[in-house]
Amino acid sequence: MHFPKTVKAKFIILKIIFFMITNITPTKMAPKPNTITPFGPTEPASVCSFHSASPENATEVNLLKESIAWPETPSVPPDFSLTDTSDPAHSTFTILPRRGGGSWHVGDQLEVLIRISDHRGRPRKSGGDLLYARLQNRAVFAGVAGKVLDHRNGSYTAVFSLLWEGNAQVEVSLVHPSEAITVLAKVTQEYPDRAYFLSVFRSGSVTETVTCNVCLKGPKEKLCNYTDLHTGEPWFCYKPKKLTCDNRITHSKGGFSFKPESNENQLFQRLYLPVYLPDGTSDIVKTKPAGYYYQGAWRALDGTTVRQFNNASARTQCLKGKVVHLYGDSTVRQFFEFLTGNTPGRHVFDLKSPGQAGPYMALDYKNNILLTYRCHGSPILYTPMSAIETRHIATELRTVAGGPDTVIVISVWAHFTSFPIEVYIRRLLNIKRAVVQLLTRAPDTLVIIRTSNPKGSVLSEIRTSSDWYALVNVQLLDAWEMCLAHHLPHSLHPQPPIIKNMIDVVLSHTCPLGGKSEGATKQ
Ligand SMILES: *[C@@H]1O[C@H](CO)[C@@H](O)[C@H](O)[C@H]1NC(C)=O
Ligand SMILES: *[C@@H]1O[C@H](CO)[C@@H](O)[C@H](O)[C@H]1NC(C)=O
Ligand SMILES: *[C@@H]1O[C@H](CO)[C@@H](O)[C@H](O)[C@H]1NC(C)=O
Ligand SMILES: CC(=O)N[C@H]1CO[C@H](CO)[C@@H](O)[C@@H]1O
Repeated sequence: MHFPKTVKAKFIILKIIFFMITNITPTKMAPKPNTITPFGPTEPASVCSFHSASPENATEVNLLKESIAWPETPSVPPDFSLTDTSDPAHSTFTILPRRGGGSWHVGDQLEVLIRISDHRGRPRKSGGDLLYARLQNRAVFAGVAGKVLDHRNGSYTAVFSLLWEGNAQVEVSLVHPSEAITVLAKVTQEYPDRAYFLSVFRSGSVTETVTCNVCLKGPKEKLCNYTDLHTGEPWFCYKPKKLTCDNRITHSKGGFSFKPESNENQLFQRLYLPVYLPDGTSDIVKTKPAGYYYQGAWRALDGTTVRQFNNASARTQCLKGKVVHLYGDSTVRQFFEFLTGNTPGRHVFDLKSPGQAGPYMALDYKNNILLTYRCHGSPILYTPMSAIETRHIATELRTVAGGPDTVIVISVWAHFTSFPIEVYIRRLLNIKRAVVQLLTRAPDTLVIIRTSNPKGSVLSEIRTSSDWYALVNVQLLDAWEMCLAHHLPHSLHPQPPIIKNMIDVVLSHTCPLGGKSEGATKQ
């Protein structure tokens, strides 16, 4: 898709700043089960670490960490005052004149200078605020995400690609003031285990419940070590008193054992880690969005023609003869739900799986379609599930033969946001390795990685600020931009119109125009 630079576009740009600061509900201190063996201060601190990466992978881990490094943010002393922090009501932005003068054309880059001030209207002198920016035209259901560059002096530049003719409206939102980022970083540093998990152990009539996590404090003798032998992904539970490590039956979320400092609460709308935006040093920056909405439909800018699969029979035609494996968190489970809902002939096979966790399976005998969903391995914050179903995606991929009729969609992010970034990077490295192996033995396999979406996580910028997946022949489904560019509110679970667009992208890769399986439109 290309846009001739000479096309005349009339842009009337409105200035709007909108706010997303609302009060948070602080996470309550949840009671931990009393069966945990407490550890005294004399005992060795820990035999494991949340931050460890194997030495041979340290370089890759460090590169990824550098690529998402966040500018320095102000310290937050106990007596800090909210009035000194960034305030959207006192902040402004200005649309900069077109480089070279003249009127705006489709294909131009639009730059917006943002000045952030505090609650008393004093300009801020440092950067690190978390800002989102997008261009919208509600009349034609158009939208595109902008890129925000931090000048580290209280001013920011948002850069947008102008991709449609007509009006566009700039929207900038302050998601977190920089002090909130300081607190978030401190919280993750000090409470890497604030999300905790439970396992029920059972043998005969004896039942015990213990706490489990990626890493636990305590000496080796007091832990059950469930570290995955194949991937090296760590997992530990406290050893039950009467039972053995082999008696583990279930896995479930425990909760969050963390009480924020009450005066720090006011800084947040929610306790999610921010997305790290690349820092802006170069003068002329270009934004290369993954795509944009026009008339409510996503148009990819990577050369993929996104087709519209507007009804169940069009989607079924595309999926005829295919095996589709969906792996990951609930944001990819939404795809399973979308593809099985209101679809005649698609039967969800009752595997007696627990509500959220799955695994799920759906069959369409007539059209020879198999759809599966399986959650990723621990840490996974779901309702109780069988411990043996907490299998790693990397391990599962080893059981997939692959081939031209196999479609794999992977989404891993939401359950990692409370952990140090190393935990997430290690998981991605393991999955990447397994994907490379799969594509080596079956290069025709279609592998699609669904990125995180705003509701905020660290994780999305890993794909944009590094060419991390570029070495692997996978397709990226840029859920981040697909949500940011859409006018619907951000949500952990994007709403149906956004899911429909995501499914259109998945099916457009599955059944490309001119490909073998054309879907309903050519039947
Ligand atoms: C846990 O098991 C893994 C794999 O067997 C091993 O490499 C690791 O050292 C063990 N960790 C502890 C703390 O026992
Ligand atoms: C902030 O930094 C940018 C980029 O270096 C510069 O253009 C701008 O004038 C600075 N603004 C202030 C208020 O110092
Ligand atoms: C479904 O969509 C296809 C392609 O857009 C169209 O040709 C077909 O008539 C539609 N079928 C129904 C039942 O609406
Ligand atoms: C322990 C571990 O994950 N090691 C991996 C580090 O990365 C190399 C290749 O990049 C792999 O071959 C190792 O298995």
